[in-house]
Amino acid sequence: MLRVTHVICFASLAYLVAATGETCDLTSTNEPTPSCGCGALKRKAKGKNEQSPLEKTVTILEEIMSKDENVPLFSEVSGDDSGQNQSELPRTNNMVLIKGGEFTMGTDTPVFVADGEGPARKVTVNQFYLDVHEVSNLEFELFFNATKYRTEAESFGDSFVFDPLLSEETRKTLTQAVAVAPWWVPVKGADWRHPEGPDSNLIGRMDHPVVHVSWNDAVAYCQWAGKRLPTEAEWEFACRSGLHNRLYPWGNKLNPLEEHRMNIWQGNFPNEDTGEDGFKSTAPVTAFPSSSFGLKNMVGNVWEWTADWWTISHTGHQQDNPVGPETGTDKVKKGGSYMCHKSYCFRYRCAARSQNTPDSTAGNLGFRCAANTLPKAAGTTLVKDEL
Ligand SMILES: *[C@@H]1O[C@H](CO)[C@@H](O)[C@H](O)[C@H]1NC(C)=O
Ligand SMILES: *[C@@H]1O[C@H](CO)[C@@H](O)[C@H](O)[C@H]1NC(C)=O
Ligand SMILES: [Ca+2]
Ligand SMILES: [Ca+2]
Repeated sequence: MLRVTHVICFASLAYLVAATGETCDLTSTNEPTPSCGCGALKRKAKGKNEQSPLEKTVTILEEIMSKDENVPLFSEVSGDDSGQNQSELPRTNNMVLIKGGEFTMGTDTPVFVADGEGPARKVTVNQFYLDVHEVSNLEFELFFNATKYRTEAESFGDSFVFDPLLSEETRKTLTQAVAVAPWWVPVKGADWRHPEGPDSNLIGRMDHPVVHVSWNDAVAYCQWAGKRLPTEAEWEFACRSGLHNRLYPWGNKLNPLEEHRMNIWQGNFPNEDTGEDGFKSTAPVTAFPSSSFGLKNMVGNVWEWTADWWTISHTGHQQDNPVGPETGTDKVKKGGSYMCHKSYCFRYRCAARSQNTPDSTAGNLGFRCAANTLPKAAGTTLVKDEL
């Protein structure tokens, strides 16, 4: 069996001493990785000879594609009411055209300097398509059904779960807790189908975002769908909805007109989430109003993987379609999650960012896909009108 080591860094928790978490089965690292209480959860690199889940998937996908031209791609299944419905839930694979342009990426008034939120810099992105929604459990199950893809959390046999969401049964089986962040626990048998461990399931949550998916899993899914992950610049451009120097996709007010616009944490973290925004834990990917770009839940609900490697040093010069560093150890994630609260993780802002290793998985981390052109089989009916 592969020995998995988790390293957790919590350097920038506002009210905690910067430190690394260590448990009986976890090792700490000395690098004070700027992180988020929402979890910079890492796995150690795998043995050299082992084929990564991504490599395995690529092989599987190639096999399937070569044998069967009728592999149901997203688009062929959805938008077609004449056939049998796969589910009573509506498909949520729509994409919206994001017209490119120049915008100001990052900020000169960073909340977390260590995250590399600054400097504010001029960036141009070409037009692209972006999923309206975070990828849902239903969409991920279609991928699984077509490919039998095995996620990294399933291969490793565990994933990080937010402790208050665990059942008493599962909690009893825990042998590990993270010293400085006891709300994150590695749970055996936690994966996308079992978000809170083996005794949990997806009933009633097929329209919620898929979680416990690694960056590698996200890449495999997007590839299957004829898409790709957005770059950080694309993601942030889309998040900002054409507004200049604003915190959120709709402006600077947290709750304009006293209405909640995203799924974050209300109450005292980590003791009580009042769920005032309507949701404790994840919300359906269709919840909350769309941004003026037609996008949902860019901020809040779950963190979203982007294509870029992580760095905190950015050039202040104008850049065209930046794709981040050529290599790295961590990938950039954007948008914050249902666990974010201003007191310790004010990262549900377009400029905010955090990072995880590409094989990390947790219960508050998902993704959505982008594409240069609509996936081949996707009819225009799948796409919202240009806004
Ligand atoms: C995936 O396959 C299973 C077993 O055939 C089926 O019950 C389920 O509805 C399928 N899921 C989707 C989203 O089509
Ligand atoms: C499929 O489900 C949609 C709602 O998502 C419904 O409008 C449609 O009539 C259903 N089609 C069939 C064939 O049952
Ligand atoms: Ca909430
Ligand atoms: Ca999100």
